[in-house]
Amino acid sequence: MTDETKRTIDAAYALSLGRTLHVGVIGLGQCGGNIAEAFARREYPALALNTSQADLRSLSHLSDGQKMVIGDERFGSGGSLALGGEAIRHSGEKIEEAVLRAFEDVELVLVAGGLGGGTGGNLAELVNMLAAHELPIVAVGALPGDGEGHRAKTNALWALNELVESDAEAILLVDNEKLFEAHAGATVTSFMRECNEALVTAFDQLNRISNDERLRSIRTFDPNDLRQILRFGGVTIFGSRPIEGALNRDTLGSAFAEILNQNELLASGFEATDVVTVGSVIAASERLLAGTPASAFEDYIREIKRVTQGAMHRTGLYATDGKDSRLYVIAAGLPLPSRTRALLGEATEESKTFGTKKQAARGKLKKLDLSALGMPAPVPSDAGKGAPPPAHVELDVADEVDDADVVEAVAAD
Ligand SMILES: Nc1nc2c(ncn2[C@@H]2O[C@H](COP(=O)(O)OP(=O)(O)OP(=O)(O)O)[C@@H](O)[C@H]2O)c(=O)[nH]1
Ligand SMILES: [Mg+2]
Repeated sequence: MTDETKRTIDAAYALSLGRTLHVGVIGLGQCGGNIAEAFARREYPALALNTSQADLRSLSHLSDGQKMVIGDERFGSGGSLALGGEAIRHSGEKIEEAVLRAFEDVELVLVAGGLGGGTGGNLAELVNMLAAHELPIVAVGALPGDGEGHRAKTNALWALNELVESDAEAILLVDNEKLFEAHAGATVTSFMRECNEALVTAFDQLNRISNDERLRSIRTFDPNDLRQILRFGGVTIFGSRPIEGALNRDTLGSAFAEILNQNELLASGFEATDVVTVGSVIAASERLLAGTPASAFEDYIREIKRVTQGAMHRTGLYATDGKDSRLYVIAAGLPLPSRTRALLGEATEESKTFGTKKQAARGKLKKLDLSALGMPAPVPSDAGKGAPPPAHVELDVADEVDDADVVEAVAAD
């Protein structure tokens, strides 16, 4: 039996939980760990990897067996991509063993991390390590919000470029700026948890549609449809919108456009023509469906064909026992969203400003003129020169890469 066949058979377990696909989640770094924990709350198998023991301790819903310190167990990475990457390689065997044990029966693994972090920014390295074991991996990267520092932004840009060339079967990009806006009212303690819940809820909804007992299938969205779209490749985006009023080409078409470009969770800014494959599921009340002509559904299919200029479209139509109607969409094969180009612009600007500030600060650090003391210097003025730098200088990762150079390199890529 091939690994692929075994995973498909084991998907029976997911069905018993009311889900379509049996998905496991690995979190890298603090953001990744939080996302993995949010999935674990919904009974998804999960594992959290971090360079920092302290970050792992805060994941109270995960057992000790679901948390692993990587690297030499002494430091976090402090925002350094180089140290984060070293930690993954240092603990490579331990990671592979734990992942293969924990996810033996899953058919898809989400590998999540904050791309702006020194640890989470190495998502591609972890993806490649695990993909070598024929695990089907979808990378889930969180992009920094506007207000975050240039270091997080430059890390995220490097991490993105690595992900584009990685062995991930697809890339999901969470846009923290949108989450910050949507959950601005949350408290300091509940904020990230709410943001991560939003992601898990949206994914879990998608993963339940074809197996939801409250839905009566008129046209089935097959588990294979979801599996194939999720694993299609490129950037993937998904979401749902309520449909107010009649079901027709206009209401459904504008809900489709909103999911693609006004997504409140995932990074967006795509042309409809960029969509290569798409899944649409309409779940509407029995009453609404009873008054909807069959042509409305066909009109919507024709509209998507028109706006995407020929994307492959898999569809589902369900009757619900409730009053509300909703359109669910998952679109794949996309390029990087325009949000990433905006991030590059912000990072370029902010790195320049920071470089100037750093230079100016160095110029301002001057010795005091002590001649008024009228004493000879107690220490020769060249004392200390040639001595090895103190330990903290070696660990000052802020200087390890010149940020402005980083941004220029990414821009030139
Ligand atoms: N969506 C989401 N983003 C988060 C969360 N926690 C942190 N982030 C974002 O993730 C990015 C990186 O932060 P961390 O996850 O703290 O970094 P790390 O991967 O632990 O890396 P180091 O601490 O530098 O070793 C930043 O852009 C944060 O805004 C979270 O729970 N959810
Ligand atoms: Mg951290």
